[in-house]
Amino acid sequence: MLNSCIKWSDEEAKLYRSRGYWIDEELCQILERQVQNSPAKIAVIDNGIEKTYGCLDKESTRLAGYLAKQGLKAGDTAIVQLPNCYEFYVVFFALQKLAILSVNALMNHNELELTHYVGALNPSLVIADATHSLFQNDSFFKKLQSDSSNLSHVLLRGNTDWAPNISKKLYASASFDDFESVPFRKHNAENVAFFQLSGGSTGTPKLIPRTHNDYFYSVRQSVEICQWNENTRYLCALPAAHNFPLSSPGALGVFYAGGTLICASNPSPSSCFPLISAHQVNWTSLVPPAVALWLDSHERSHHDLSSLKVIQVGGAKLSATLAIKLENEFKVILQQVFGMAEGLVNYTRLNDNDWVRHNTQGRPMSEADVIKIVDENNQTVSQNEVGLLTTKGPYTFKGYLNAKLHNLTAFTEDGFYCSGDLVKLSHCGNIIVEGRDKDQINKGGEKIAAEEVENQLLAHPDVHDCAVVAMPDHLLGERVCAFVVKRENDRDALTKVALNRFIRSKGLADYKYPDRFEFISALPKTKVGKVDKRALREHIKNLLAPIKSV
Ligand code: AMP
Ligand code: DBH
Repeated sequence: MLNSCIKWSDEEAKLYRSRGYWIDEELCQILERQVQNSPAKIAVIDNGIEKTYGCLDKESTRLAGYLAKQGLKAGDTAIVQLPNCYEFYVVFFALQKLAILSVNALMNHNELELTHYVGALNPSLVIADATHSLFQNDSFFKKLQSDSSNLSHVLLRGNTDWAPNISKKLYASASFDDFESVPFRKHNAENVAFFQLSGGSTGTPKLIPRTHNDYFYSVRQSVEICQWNENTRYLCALPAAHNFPLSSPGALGVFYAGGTLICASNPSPSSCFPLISAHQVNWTSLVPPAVALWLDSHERSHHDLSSLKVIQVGGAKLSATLAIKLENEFKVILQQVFGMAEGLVNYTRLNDNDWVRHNTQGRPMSEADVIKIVDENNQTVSQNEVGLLTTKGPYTFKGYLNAKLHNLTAFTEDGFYCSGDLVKLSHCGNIIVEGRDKDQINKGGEKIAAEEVENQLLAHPDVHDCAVVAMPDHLLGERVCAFVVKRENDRDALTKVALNRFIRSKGLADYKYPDRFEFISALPKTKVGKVDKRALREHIKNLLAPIKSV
């Protein structure tokens, strides 16, 4: 069932194999290679603790063995929600070894998001962090169990009195050596390895099936483009679950290249700068708001950051001004990365000229990526014109999980994924992101589907109608603005404070909360009767303009 959504044609599969893009290896073989090559090499440094490749392999095998003894088996599903830490990777490889299909939720995902993933995957297992407010006692887990016929196992990182602790399962009991002998079967690399999360533009978050063959290729090709090797020391400061720090080339790229990954809890200068100097970090990846914070802090910082060679920036558009400042201040090469959890990843190359590095979002990483920039009738636009980016290739997915209807519009008739990004090509063939034609807000790299927030607001009894749009923000690029039409008889009762309290009570991730509410008597409509979000964006931009110039 879970594999039924993948539909590369036989001809495509044949081509991708013959060209060596698909090598029919599973993601856990990324780790296996290093265990054979250099088991004593440090793979991960977390909070000063160094873990070798041998250790990562052994501990993920132990965990897999423990889970197998509990009755979990290939094809089962799991929800994982862990912070940036060594255990994230132990769990990732343990589940890969068992062929348990997981989705990695972000730490700031809340009740609504996790409940949705449970509904979508009917998991047997939840692995989470004991410090997360939802897992301080068993009540949320029990609620999840009541929504799911399979959910019987939970493991937590950290101590609680209600659930087993992952680390204890890994390190404490000698009897866990038993599990090292659990034989793991080889699985079909055309199958789903795990699900990535889409930023989405619809009412409910969508799950993206990523297969071993496609994801492994995207990691290998990223390593090649970025020229990573065993000397790579990568600081993972963005959320570990995100596609960017996981695969572009990210953590899996580090492990494939035999380098060392250093975990940072978040991308703030105070958490990253000491780690960079202590561990001689030479690569990292950031979103644009973090770049601004790094630039602000650099002058005052006493940390020696001279080991840094490359800073990747992606997730949202970086301004040329910040791009130039970043390179000058930190004496690094900037690599712009324009990617998507659905597949296609574009990189500026390390030897691209200044103009390309500062002003473009790169070009596809693979010669097999096909991109078409089209108008609303799916006709290719002429050179220099802005159009919608559509793409297909050996690592771009073929359809969201259980979303037949949505998939009809997410792909063109000729099978290209419609990214919803408005782009143009530079004179040298690089992509420049000009905007977006999807109902989404990109808050400094965190994507918010407007409809998801609107649905929550519409549940308020005094809200007649609403529309959520992006408003400009000098640090985050965009923030969330909700235009709300009150019910006729409740004109006075409904306040912004009440709406704020209401949305906070709904169990939505807090980065999705509207940053501003605007009451309006009616939503403007386009000629065809749709809500005119462009007019609303203009409206809030004009309202903000005087504030900006103060
Ligand atoms: P997601 O589908 O959640 O993985 O988000 C991918 C989307 O993030 C892309 O389709 C773009 O809209 C946006 N994005 C990612 N990287 C960049 C970038 N470097 N510049 C502009 N937008 C970006
Ligand atoms: O924003 C993204 O989703 C993204 C950005 C850079 C991504 O998925 C990636 C690189 O792989």
